[in-house]
Amino acid sequence: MDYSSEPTHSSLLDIQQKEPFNAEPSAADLVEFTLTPEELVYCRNHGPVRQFDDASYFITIRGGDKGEVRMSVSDLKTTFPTTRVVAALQCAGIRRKEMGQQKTVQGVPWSDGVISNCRWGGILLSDLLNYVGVSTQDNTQVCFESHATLCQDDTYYGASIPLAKAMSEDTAAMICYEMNNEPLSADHGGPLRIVVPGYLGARWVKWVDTIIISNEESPNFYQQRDYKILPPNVDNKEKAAPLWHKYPSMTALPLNSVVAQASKASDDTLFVKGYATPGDSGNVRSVEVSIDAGATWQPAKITYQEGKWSWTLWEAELPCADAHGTVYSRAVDMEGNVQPQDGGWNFRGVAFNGWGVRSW
Ligand SMILES: Nc1nc2c(c(=O)[nH]1)N[C@H]1C(S)=C(S)[C@@H](COP(=O)(O)O)O[C@H]1N2
Ligand SMILES: [Mo]
Repeated sequence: MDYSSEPTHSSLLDIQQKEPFNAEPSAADLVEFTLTPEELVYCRNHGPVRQFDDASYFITIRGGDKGEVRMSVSDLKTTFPTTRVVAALQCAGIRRKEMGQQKTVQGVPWSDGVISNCRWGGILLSDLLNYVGVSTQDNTQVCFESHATLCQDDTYYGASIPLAKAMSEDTAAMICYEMNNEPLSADHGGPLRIVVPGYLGARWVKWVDTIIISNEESPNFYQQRDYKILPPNVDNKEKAAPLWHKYPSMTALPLNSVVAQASKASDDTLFVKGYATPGDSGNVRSVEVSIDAGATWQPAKITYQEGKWSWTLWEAELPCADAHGTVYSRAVDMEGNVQPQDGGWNFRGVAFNGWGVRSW
């Protein structure tokens, strides 16, 4: 694959892999901002990053009542209103490194920085789908494809989401061209990327150029043979191969929290700060921290949450005389679900959500 025309990537990220470019910031840096500045937004690529000119970029929509529809970026902007939504984007491999400490997992050993909380701007998928004519049916899927760039495991990058999720007013899934009120950069999928608040990053197809309304999920590798939680007895590629099709594609990531900073504020107080993210049953209601390995928990103060799809920032000051120790966090959602102590294990190292943990 050709990596000779990569744009200049942010220098504030820890590089996991140069080609393709995979890099993340530290969680400690991330939680200093409610909205993640572009320089701190992680980069997750399965192939080269390409830069395209808005003027010669088109998207084709197939499978609607109108037949094939082809629109330029400016057609999209002039035909439909711009919508903006704050939503957390996170990779399913978040905290894979921690899961890998139990037993080897396959994939980039991500820490807890593959998350960002941005204001995304673009047109609603529901506006576009109504325009090309689709009626909601139970099994209908909306497939997104990027043929514009190459990737490692298939001839194009693809993903799909149920039509109901694409049409949901609540979700505000969109074709995005703005990040934090600036034009969407090449690194994050500009001119056009898909944004699906509440779903894992793998469905947020960058450099999207084709949308297909279908009776089936996307046949793409990244929808069918990756981003699935296989049972724990599957611990190598050979065992995984015949099983991929039996397990559902991931949608929402689980309830999670991470301790991003822990330091002594004075001899007898400990300051901790972190983020939390919801699962698929309502936003984070509270976050608790423990300095006695979970024997007792104290509430943290929630300092930021915006709408339904943002991350939650929290902090706490705890009475603590110890010079060193370990602090844990756990999130609780609106339904009272509690983040588990043990995040489990699966071959691809996805969806790890054991208690947050940091030593000081
Ligand atoms: N075309 C394309 N889209 C893609 C990917 C990719 O490799 N190619 N990676 C996906 C994954 S796994 C994630 S987590 C997010 C990362 O988006 P970011 O690089 O803007 O953080 O993009 C998704 N969209
Ligand atoms: Mo990802």
